[in-house]
Amino acid sequence: MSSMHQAYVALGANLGDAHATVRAALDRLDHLDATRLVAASSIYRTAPVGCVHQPDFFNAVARLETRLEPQGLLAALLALEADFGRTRRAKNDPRTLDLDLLLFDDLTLNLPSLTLPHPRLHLRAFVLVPLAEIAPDLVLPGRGNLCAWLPAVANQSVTRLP
Ligand code: PH2
Ligand code: MG
Ligand code: MG
Repeated sequence: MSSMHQAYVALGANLGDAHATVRAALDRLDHLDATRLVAASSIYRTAPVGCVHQPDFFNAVARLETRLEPQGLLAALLALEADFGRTRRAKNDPRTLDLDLLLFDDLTLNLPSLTLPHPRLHLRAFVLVPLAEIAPDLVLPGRGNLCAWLPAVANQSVTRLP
């Protein structure tokens, strides 16, 4: 039997009822093949980073246990995005749902389709803050303690929702 892995996934949405979408998507992650949701952060309202003149985002982070391999999990995440009506016209268009694989065990990977850890996760408060909520002691492969990256993103607006 294939072994159990731990993965972290970032959820983001800023089109349609984005708050409801993130809530619903967290639930759907628990139903992916060979996968269960073991922790979910609060949902945060966040100012867009790297794309101005867009609605605010709703963001969260989930920890999964999965027997899928990284590429299988990525395919399942992309299929779930499509289920929520995700289209890809231009890079960084507003989106109904974005699911980014952040970390997979302590794996470092550089493939055209998948880079692990996610190459920008340590630069984004909308990922770091929810990740620190559910995994404060996390060490990022090649980048040290997660919490050490928080001060550098303190200028990015993220608000935890009740
Ligand atoms: N996702 C991006 C680019 N910018 N900004 C916020 N606040 N939240 C996101 O999820 C986000 C972003 C690319 O995927
Ligand atoms: Mg993204
Ligand atoms: Mg994405």
